[in-house]
Amino acid sequence: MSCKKTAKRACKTTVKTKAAKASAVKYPTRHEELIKWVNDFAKLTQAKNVHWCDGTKKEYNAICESMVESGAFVKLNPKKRPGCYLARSHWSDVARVENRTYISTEKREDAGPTNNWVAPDELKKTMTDLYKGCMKGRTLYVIPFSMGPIGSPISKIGVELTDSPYVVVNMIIMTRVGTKVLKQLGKDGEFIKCLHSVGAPLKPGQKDVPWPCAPLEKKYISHFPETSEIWSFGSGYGGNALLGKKCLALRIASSLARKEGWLAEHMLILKLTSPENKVHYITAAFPSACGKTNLAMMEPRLPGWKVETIGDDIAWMKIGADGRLYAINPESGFFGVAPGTSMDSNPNAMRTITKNTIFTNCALTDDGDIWWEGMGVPAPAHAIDWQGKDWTPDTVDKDGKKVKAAHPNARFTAPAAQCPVIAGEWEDPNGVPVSAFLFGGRRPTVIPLVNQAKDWTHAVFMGSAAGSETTAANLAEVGVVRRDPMAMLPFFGYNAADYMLHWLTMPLRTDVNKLPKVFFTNWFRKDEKGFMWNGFGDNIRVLKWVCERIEGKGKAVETPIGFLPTPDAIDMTGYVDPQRSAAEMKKTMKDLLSVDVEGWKKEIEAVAESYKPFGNRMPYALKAKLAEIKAALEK
Ligand code: O2Y
Ligand code: MN
Repeated sequence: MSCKKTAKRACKTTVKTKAAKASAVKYPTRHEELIKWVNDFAKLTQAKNVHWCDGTKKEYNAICESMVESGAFVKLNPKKRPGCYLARSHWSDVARVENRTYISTEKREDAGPTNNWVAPDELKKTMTDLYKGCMKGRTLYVIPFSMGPIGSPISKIGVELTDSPYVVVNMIIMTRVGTKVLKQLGKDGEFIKCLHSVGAPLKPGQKDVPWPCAPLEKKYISHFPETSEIWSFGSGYGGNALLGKKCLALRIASSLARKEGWLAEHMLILKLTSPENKVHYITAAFPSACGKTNLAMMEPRLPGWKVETIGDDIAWMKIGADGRLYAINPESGFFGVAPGTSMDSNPNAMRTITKNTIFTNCALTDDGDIWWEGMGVPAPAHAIDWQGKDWTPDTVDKDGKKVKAAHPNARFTAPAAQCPVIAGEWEDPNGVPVSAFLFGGRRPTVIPLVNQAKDWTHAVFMGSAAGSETTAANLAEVGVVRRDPMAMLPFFGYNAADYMLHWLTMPLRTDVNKLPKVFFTNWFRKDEKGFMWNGFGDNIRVLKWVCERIEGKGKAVETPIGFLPTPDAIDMTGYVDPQRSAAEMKKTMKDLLSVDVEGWKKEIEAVAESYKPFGNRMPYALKAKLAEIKAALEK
């Protein structure tokens, strides 16, 4: 997209690249290392202009409007969705690309067996060649951003250089961007260098396409944890391009967290208030697309209980002066999956996205609104689908299969501040003290509804064993458990075995009794009638038991796999499953809360198998815990 119009409206900080060489050019910072880095990249990429983002509403609006003019955005009906836009990506650029994502460390073993690896020199050479001239005809945007509230002792500053205006406006929602960040950085502050290009230079006079990107074989999402750098090329989508999110806040941050003694986790953060006004902060790590956003914004189905949101995807946690673990949400927005989000599954997300939201790959209705499968409202008689084609509920592909109007990974990008249940303290620079960690996954068999770890090593073991059964949407073999330790498999910034060791060392940093209590949850057990547990707002019943356990109450039985609630320990007042009578539900609860010994023996074997690629690097303590549980199951 040309920045001509943007430049006229709001780009006071846009400079012609040649002019940028002149000493008269004014920069919005006196940080010489930053200025040199920007100018060097502008020269390498041959960007037409350089625009330093100030993060103002005026700038955001001007870029959005210029994208409407270029055809990259559709403005939605302001009466239905004020301040909202729809983007449609290229059909090939619709999700994170794990097979093009690299952790580039000097030694291959430091990246570990779960990450793609190329040595830094080789990868940087390949990518420097790709970056040469890649921004011809485009504007290079400089995005100074803070992950976490500006000035928080837990926050980190990054600067993303990108030629994608889509990335700029999404980053403005998802992070704290602009002049205030440069001010915090001062003239010699540390920042994480993030390079990004869509990899589609424009020839003179060439008309741009709505979603420029490079073919898959040229896409690279590269991380250099030893120098804290991110280099991304060829994709404009989500986690590949909004570099503050998965690349910085998980992959690079997990590596920094190990060096600095804290935790960077793929976890939601929620505030739970009981009818007695007792507050607990709980974080939860579930694999992607297991309902983290839904849990973070849940409407509890038990009277008097309240859930408020601190974050829906990532938690950064440091030990505070009192020895407890304090969490911040490093983000300031939600990049949520749209399909399946409805007034039933997540009413607070639906309320959050009524305005000032960017939708990507959703369907456009004839009255200028958006729609997706599982929105909970009837399908429109006609719409424009995510590929820009006419769509009706009867549209089928060449094989006669129904065509979806929205892409299954269609997204909304919305400011967290708009969430009606955002907690008052969500931006507290000191973070919130965490009482409990939940791990979980999509496990139709064996794994109980909830299970409490017996000790810290057991807690880390539970995290290491997390995973989800694949569904048709995963494109993999259906019904196979994909291990996703700590829900971090795609996001480890270093060897996952070393990550387990880092977790195991947390009790060396503080009193273990001050660390959060740890639980494994599973909302997805199935029997012949379907799901055995309602999930959604009924998950409050499990959270209530978690609170009781934190407070040293809550009835439980010790089993080989952990502390399980007694069958009557979960408050089922008012619980309704239309498929099951109260008596049937009692039996279902018994099944949900008992140990399937034969199933667990197989589970233990499968976890042992998942440790094998790590060899001796996998901590002995976890192998010993595995052996201990196995022996207890044999008794
Ligand atoms: O497909 C993408 O690029 C988005 S991935 C994502 C976005 C928001 C929250 N979580 C995730 C994830 O994959 O865990
Ligand atoms: Mn996520």
